[in-house]
Amino acid sequence: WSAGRQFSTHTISQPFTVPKPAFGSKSCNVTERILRNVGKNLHNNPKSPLGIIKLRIEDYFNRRFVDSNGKSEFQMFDSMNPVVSTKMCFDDLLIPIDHPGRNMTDTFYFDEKTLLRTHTSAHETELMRAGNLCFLATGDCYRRDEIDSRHYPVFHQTEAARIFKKSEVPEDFLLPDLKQCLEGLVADIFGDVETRWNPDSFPFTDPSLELEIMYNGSWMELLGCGVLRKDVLKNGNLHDHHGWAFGIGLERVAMALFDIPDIRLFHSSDERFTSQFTEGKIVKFRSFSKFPACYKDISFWVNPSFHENNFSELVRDTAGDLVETVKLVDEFKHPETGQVSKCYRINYRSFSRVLTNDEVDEIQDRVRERIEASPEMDLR
Ligand code: FA5
Ligand code: MG
Repeated sequence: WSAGRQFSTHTISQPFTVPKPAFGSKSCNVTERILRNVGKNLHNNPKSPLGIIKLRIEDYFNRRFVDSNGKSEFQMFDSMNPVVSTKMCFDDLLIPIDHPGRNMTDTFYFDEKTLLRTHTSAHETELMRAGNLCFLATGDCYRRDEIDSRHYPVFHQTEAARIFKKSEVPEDFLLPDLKQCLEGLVADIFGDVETRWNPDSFPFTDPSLELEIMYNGSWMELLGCGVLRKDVLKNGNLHDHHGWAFGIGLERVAMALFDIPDIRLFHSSDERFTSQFTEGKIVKFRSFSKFPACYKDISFWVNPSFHENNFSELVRDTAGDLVETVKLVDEFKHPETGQVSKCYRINYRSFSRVLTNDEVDEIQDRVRERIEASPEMDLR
């Protein structure tokens, strides 16, 4: 594959600035720890697994979509500001005001109108308005989420859109073209792998689909896609046009392709991890021996405004990458007061050393203090 590379990528870089968050204000839930990821641009390091996957996807598009002059039809973007407006991330994409993805429990906000993008679709209408019809846009995305080996508050997506003048292709060309493009991409990256299409639903596409691959005996979702709604194109100042789009998760692809067992590893600067990857090469990751885990349970009463993502984020913000999983292990409702109690098991583990019981206790104490200070939770 690397030898067959025919095109340089036309990456358009844009320097960007990050606003100063109003920490402590009601409409701000970004944390210093989350902001440390902004500007890391792991996807732009050609020696990192995410960078290798990004280049591989770009290369596929450069080879597949060539105009009559032999030039790639696609424009590549990979340095767009992850700080976006609610208009870019939601309104322009017809995402309704009451959609759960807009909630502060799910999304990191600087203020009511400014947030860390939750998907690279946030750049679709902006790129259309700038005159792009065929483009890829890769970047870091941020979501408040559960904590386990496949979820991390930062992950990366590559967005793609292919848009035509209506006079160029009929409407019924679009969906088969999208599916063929993606089946071709998966075959190019994974070789012979079992895939399946499921119906999905996004406010900005119709019809909408997700694509899964069989990986280690179970189905794993790789991407969401669909035919762009007319009103999205209109928001991108494209009137007599139609087209398709998709968004693929780079960590998911990389975990399957390189056999990377834990999503935290992408953020590790441990040489035993980073030294295993070479530009343009797919090699199986050799796991280094695991240090023992240490778990602690914690029980608290919750009030109705409690959201599990808030607790997960509190633990992540306190323990950083030393937290491996957070799992609900027990839950009950007090028969008289109706109060709900939850017990979570927090699993701590370091990739590089044995954690002492004392240091884990110290982290756990800080978690307890922050629960105490939170209006949503009451320690038992
Ligand atoms: C979206 O984000 C849509 N914007 C995709 C899209 C684009 C649809 C264009 C239609 C047109 P979804 O939330 O399903 O969809 O995420 C897409 C992919 O991103 C997932 O399939 C997964 O591979 C990856 N992804 C999503 N959340 C996470 C996460 N927390 N950690 C790792 N990867 C994730
Ligand atoms: Mg999905």
